[in-house]
Amino acid sequence: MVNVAICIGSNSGDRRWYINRMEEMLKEVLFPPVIMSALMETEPVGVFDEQPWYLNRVIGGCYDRSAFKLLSACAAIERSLGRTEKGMVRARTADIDILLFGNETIAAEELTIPHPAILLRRFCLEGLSQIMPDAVIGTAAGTVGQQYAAMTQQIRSQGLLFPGSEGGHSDN
Ligand code: PH2
Ligand code: MG
Ligand code: MG
Repeated sequence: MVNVAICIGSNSGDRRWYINRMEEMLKEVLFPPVIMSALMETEPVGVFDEQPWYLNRVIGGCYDRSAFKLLSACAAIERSLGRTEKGMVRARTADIDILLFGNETIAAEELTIPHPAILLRRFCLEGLSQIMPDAVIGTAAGTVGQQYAAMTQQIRSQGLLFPGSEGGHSDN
């Protein structure tokens, strides 16, 4: 059994509904304890067109099969929620990215672990720091908590709100 960290996101359609469905379906795939970061509303990062902000959450849990099996399970959930977009470019109803898979390092065409963008995305570091501050991201120096504290000003400036506390962007 390994500890895994997964980031879910949605920036198209009824984002909250998609987030809830992804959470429910991932609870069927993962073994407890399943832990969740706060829900975050986040500025799109690394996209090239005008897109709505995302809802994102980082989820931790245990898993008993290979990282590739987990990837297939995540892709099946995305498809079942109407995800047709591929790659980073377009807004999507359901996005499930594996961030960490135990201490494994994987560099395959279809899967890179740790997720290569963790250190470039404030919401990934924010969510990970909430649920597993002591994890280590591949060969990065120090723990998630230390990486979070060491975020550059550029990454810190990426838009991130906690909906409910500050209003946030409305759907539609
Ligand atoms: N996912 C992407 C590209 N950019 N930006 C935010 N804020 N949240 C995401 O989940 C996200 C993104 C592609 O996987
Ligand atoms: Mg993503
Ligand atoms: Mg993805």
